[in-house]
Amino acid sequence: MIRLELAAVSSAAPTFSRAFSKGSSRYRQLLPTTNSPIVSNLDFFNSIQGNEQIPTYRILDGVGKPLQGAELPEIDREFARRLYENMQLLPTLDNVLYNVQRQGKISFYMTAHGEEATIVGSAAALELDDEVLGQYRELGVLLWRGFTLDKVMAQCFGNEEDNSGKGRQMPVHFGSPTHHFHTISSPLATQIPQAAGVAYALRRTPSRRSRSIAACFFGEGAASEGDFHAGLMLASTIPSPTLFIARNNGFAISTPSTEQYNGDGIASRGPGYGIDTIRVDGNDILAVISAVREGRRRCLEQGRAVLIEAMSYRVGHHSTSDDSFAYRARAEVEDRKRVDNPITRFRLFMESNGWWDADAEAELKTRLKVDVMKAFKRAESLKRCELGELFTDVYGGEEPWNIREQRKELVGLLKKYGEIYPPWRNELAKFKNNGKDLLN
Ligand SMILES: Cc1ncc(C[n+]2csc(CCOP(=O)(O)OP(=O)(O)O)c2C)c(N)n1
Ligand SMILES: [Mg+2]
Repeated sequence: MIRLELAAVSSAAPTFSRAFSKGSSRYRQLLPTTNSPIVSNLDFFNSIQGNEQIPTYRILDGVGKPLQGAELPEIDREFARRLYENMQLLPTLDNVLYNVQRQGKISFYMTAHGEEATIVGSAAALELDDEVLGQYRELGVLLWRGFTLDKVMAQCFGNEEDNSGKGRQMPVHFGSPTHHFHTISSPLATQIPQAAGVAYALRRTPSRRSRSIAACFFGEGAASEGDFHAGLMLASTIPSPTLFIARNNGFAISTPSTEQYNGDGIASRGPGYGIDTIRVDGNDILAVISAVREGRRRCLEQGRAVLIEAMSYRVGHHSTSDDSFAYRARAEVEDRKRVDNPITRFRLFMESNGWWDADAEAELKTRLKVDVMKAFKRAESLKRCELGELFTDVYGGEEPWNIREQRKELVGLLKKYGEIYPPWRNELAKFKNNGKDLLN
């Protein structure tokens, strides 16, 4: 046993003799379970000491001008316009649906204000059939892939056209197998280990190996969950092409990111798992595109995970259940919107290339608003799915006794109150066939 260890040391010795100069206190020795050099200084280290923070990759400055020496991703007028239109579609949609929730027409909503560059840039850098496992603020990825406004409305209204969840999910919990977008689930971070599993499955599927990755979005708050570590650990030790995209928007509801970690953000955790990592300016869509394209390339080339931390700021409230001015100053939000607006930054870049002007801006804004309002009005007029569908699809095979019992109880109540109690009658009228399918 001892002889074997010595053999390992001597074969590694030439490397170390180059790495460590004469007179150094480091010995040319290795321990059996690590390649770490042996030293005699009692040095602790920490990535956030001094100026040792991980840098932030950026291409465009605050006014949309490329930094000196920065390499732009491949981009032409048509592609740039498509990026910009998708970035502008998000706030148009968000403003309408936020207000629709305030009017009580849908139960809940979450906006992506401030994170348009991170979301649209990532979507544009992925292939359309890369598997996406999102948190909840990534509707922009679905829209980029052609998910229609009617489908967005159908899911949020839970109407008869919501063929992903038949109105049984909370609004914003999108899912679409056609668009390779896995259904959102509320418990934070569950998508992170699932993404490592999905990517492993891709790696084991000959038709998709070396061609598709799993891209996993999560907030810096979700990265405080045990599932974050389980997911990175899984992708690290059972290698798979998983692209982890952490959206660091400064808040987990009311908890600022400064209270969520004592280390150097989320990026510093990547090297601990042996995962290639980059931190990127999440308000610079070109930097996001380059980082995600390169991250994706590495995932496929090495069959391994990559971590990207996109730095941004959550301009909107966390959700319609939150009033963020209870825990942050209105002025801070207004400042961030003005000083570092991802949409404005890209528009200035487009204008300086002669790809955009005030007329194009006015035309786009009117067109998007008309499209969104049309889809909203249509969704509002549609009925919900049949009431009986409340009880279907949860279990495969024979229906279990508890579901049968619950249906029977509802039928009994409907017979008793469905016609005579006005709140029930009004509610029933919103369902296809006015809930009659259950009474037959
Ligand atoms: C396991 C779990 N704990 C708590 C919550 C409540 N919750 C919902 S969103 C959220 C904040 C998440 O913040 P972050 O991951 O940074 O995403 P962001 O909302 O900023 O996009 C919390 C605490 C939850 N949904 N699941
Ligand atoms: Mg957050």
